Amino acid sequence: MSHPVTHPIYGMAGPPSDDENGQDDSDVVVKTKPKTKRPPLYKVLLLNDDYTPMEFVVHILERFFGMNHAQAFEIMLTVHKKGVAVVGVFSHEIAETKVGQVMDFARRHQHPLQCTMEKE
Ligand code: TYC
Repeated sequence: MSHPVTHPIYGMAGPPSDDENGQDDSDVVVKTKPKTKRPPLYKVLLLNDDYTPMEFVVHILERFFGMNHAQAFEIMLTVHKKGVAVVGVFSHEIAETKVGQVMDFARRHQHPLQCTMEKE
């Protein structure tokens, strides 16, 4: 009955094998990219409709998006004329919160205002 023979230094694997260039690869360093991916951002969009009062939209932009009255009025007019505008860019969680706040506030005041989010 035979038994396995172990190499006195390298053990069962034996010495490191040479690569295609006859080089021992035991000191090859493989670099890995330190990838720190930034989280995706989301645009919050306000949509036009024919019924929500202009001043109500201005109020929403001031209250939930920290705009001054002039900025808020300008963005409101952009939505009114173009149909839609980006009112802010946020992380997924903050964007969801803003959309929820706007939709809830509009519903409570019985206005059909729509607010959505999309990945940037
Ligand atoms: N179009 C509305 C009006 O004429 C005003 C409005 C502006 C409504 C922006 C929604 O997101 C909106 N009363």
